[in-house]
Amino acid sequence: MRDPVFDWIEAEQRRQAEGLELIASENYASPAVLAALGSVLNNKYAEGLPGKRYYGGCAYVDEVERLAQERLKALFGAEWVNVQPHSGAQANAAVLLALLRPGEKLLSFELAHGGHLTHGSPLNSSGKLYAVMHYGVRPDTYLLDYDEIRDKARKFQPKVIMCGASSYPRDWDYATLRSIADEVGAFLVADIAHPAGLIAARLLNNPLPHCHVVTSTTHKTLRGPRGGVIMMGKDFDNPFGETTPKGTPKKMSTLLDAALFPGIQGGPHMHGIAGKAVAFGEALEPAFRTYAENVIRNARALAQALIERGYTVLTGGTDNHIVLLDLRNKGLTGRDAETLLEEAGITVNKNLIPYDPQPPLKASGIRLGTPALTTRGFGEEDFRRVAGWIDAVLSHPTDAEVRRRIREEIRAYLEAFPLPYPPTGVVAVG
Ligand code: DSN
Repeated sequence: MRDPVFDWIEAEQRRQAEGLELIASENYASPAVLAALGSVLNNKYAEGLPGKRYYGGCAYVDEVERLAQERLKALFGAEWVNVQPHSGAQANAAVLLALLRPGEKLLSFELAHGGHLTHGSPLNSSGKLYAVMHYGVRPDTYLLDYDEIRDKARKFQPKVIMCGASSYPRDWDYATLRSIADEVGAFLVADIAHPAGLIAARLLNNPLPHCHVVTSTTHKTLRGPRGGVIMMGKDFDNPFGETTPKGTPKKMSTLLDAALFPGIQGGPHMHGIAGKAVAFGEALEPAFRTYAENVIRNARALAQALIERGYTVLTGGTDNHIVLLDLRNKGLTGRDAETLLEEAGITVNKNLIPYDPQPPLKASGIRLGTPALTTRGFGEEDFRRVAGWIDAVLSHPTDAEVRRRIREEIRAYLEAFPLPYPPTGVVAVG
């Protein structure tokens, strides 16, 4: 008898095919990426690094990991990379473990203003292990205030400054942040999990030349398997006085590798690394740049269409793939909107807006993102239509018939934008 797990996978493939996917951190990985993930590489233990493993039988997975490393270096202009983090959270935990001792100071972007959980939230190990101060956005513009960051850095004297966000619709000024870090003698770490694909396509500022260390996930705008990476534009001698048995200073890369394994991880997921290698190869193709350009163009069209319909778009627009709506003038919480839209076949997430009077599980806003539907082939006109559907649902919150009608309309509309997956949702090796 077929395991019911496969029934649920089939149902999830239908959900993904028949609805509008607007969660900014999600995307549709290619069948080749999914095939690599579903491969026999799942079966292999390979603790260590290519050529230096603690297990036999690693010749082929070594080649796969080397390919992932070389492609990632080429994508971002990195001198050193580690492709083994199971996800962004592990990449960040390893970097902080390498750079900080418990109790040392971290200055990072406030979660409630759009930051990441793993950048010092009290709920995360980073907030429990290190002394954390946050910077936020200005209450009048919802934009980062680099003078405030400099003031806080001068007062707090952090050892690490982290930048990067999960819901900030604007680009980052890494050069200014590096000048702040240099002034106070801090390491600068960027987490580019969200905009990585747009940075790889050279459409947003590249942090690699400015930051000591850069982390990312691989499944958002980069459109790969779920996973993380750590990179450095340039390796450097570790400043902690750690030496090799020969007495020479260990490179920072050695400390980062060791912080990840055996610091916080065991065996790497070789099937995930294979998926990363495939995705990085795809991102190096010229077609990926066109995709990334469309992601940004579509986000701007979506923001503009929503503004024209009376919605409050935070910061007045977007530089990247994210559009943040403050729904207070519509009399709805983010939670209400998320539920109503889901009934109509539109998937979004409720999102705190900076200085939100609501708690996180209610929130005053929603976050929209264009990466997934752009992968399906949506253009600006399609996104203007998406804005119309969102508006129709949110303007008639008590009308279940509107939601039913729109759900059907979306399902029919999406038939012209098929996903490249079989109906079972299980991709065979190609
Ligand atoms: N959970 C992720 C997001 O949705 O943005 C953060 O990396």
